[in-house]
Amino acid sequence: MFSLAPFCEEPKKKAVKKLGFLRSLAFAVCLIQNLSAEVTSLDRPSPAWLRDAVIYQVYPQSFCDTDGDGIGDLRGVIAKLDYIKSLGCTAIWLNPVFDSPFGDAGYDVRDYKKIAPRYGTNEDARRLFEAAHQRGLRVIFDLVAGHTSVQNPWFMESAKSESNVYSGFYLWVPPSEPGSVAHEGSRPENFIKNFFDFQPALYYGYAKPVASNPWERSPNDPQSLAVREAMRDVMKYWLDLGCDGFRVDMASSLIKGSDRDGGAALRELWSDYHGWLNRNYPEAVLISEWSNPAEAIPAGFDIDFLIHFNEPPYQHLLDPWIGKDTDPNPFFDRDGHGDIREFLDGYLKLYQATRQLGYIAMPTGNHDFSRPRFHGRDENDLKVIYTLLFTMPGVPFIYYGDEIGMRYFPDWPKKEGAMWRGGCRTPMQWDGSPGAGFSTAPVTNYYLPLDPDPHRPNVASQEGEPDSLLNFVRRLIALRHANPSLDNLGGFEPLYAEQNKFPFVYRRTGGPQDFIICVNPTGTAQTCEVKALRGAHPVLTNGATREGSKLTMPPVSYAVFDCSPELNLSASIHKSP
Ligand SMILES: [Ca+2]
Repeated sequence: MFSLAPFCEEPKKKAVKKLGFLRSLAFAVCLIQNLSAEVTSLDRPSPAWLRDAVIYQVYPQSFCDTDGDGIGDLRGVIAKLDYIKSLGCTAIWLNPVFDSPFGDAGYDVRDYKKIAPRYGTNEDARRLFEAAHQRGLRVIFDLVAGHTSVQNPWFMESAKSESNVYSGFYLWVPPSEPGSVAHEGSRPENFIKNFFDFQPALYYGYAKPVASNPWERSPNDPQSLAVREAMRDVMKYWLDLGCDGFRVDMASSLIKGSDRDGGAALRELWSDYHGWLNRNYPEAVLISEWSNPAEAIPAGFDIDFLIHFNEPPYQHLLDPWIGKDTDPNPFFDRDGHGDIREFLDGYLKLYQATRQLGYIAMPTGNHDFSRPRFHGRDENDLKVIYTLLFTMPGVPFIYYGDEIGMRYFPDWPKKEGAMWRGGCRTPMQWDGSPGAGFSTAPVTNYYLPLDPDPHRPNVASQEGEPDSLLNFVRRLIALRHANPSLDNLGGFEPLYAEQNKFPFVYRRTGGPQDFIICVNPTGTAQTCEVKALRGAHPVLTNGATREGSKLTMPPVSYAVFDCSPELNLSASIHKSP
């Protein structure tokens, strides 16, 4: 699911522009102070495994089909666990796999405790947990906590005029209320939806209920608490079967009228769940789709995605539409109109506010917006992008197929409510065969059409190429795992980040070796002076050089330097052509 706009909508751009211009450079410079110190431990309980976590997102219907129906399934995920492990990933997150009419690709849940038959059975889920754990991998499910399908039995009972245990599970209002939705039940009121008309919002309560609106009730009302407990029961069911935590869809939507109390009731709700998890399932992770870490992480989430809506830093890195009018283009753009400060100033504020409590995640992509392989970018551009994404603090996420450079298609079939999103949900490209190894079904029966390019990237061919994008991603993740400075809590310090200038250079600190990372996404050579580079040695680069403290970077280039005083060169030197 998603909250506001994709990487391509007008209202968001205006908000982004306003925020960008209001940001103060001086303020950001102040924030940089003290950020280079690593965080040795978080200020509250958090799963220890997150410190070194790298998470792979599986879009289940498009990943691997084992029974020939053209739709991926849980047995397909099990079959590919060794591949996911080979990337250096430590966990997987699956988009919803619950029983659903699939009006919104599974974000319309009919039964929270049943695996959708097209994906398999609950026993297949148990086998997936077990097979993953045998390999040291964790499995995170997608908790669609804010709404259900109109076909969910909770809703069908709630829509009856006779009072029953589910009567208060949804937000029922007079039919005259703007935006309310009619239904087929006997109840005379309308319901409030979260997105599509078939997605009624679960009713966890209103912040500061207004007496003149009799349908508004407190989050502490027994009916609100009954919904809270029902969702806790869903979590408990899957955790007891072996699940390792949840990514929560539209996590900020649960309390209605949340702006009235500054988010206090929403924080109370998620802090309640987080505390319960810590006491009963201390290794379970809670991840939010919120895109405002400064709100989500203090509220109780271990990780918040910084993505395509709300807070804009991530959009300034990758969003190919961000600069079409008056704003700069994204930083990762060959034409060099991007501005790293548009990313960095916002990022530093969020990082400073949350680094003692949890983790920011900036994924390679996801199921709601364009993949990085778009906007004319090729594998060389992606190597520069990934050099940054896999060496920043926080938890890295790989969206399936981004590790081989799968493409985004803006005009793809709008399958199951996909809208613009079908083009980032195409079948995984496992090999060079006509069906790309995704399924034995005729390609015309695939969930969505394959990338039609006969030379589309695939796993099998990249496995055998030492300098393929796939092996580059493995190398970056291995470097991250091997060095505490590069892990998810290591220190972060910008060294060269000038407005409208390139490259971007920063240092990671906190382990035995410091690292300096340099990225030049532009189509022209760039140079800069970085004192800290003096004496540093390149660990990973496609041509950047250093003389004294002068860095010279060819077009579209990356470099990771080891700047520790004592250096063991034997283990880690690699230069790509
Ligand atoms: Ca299948």
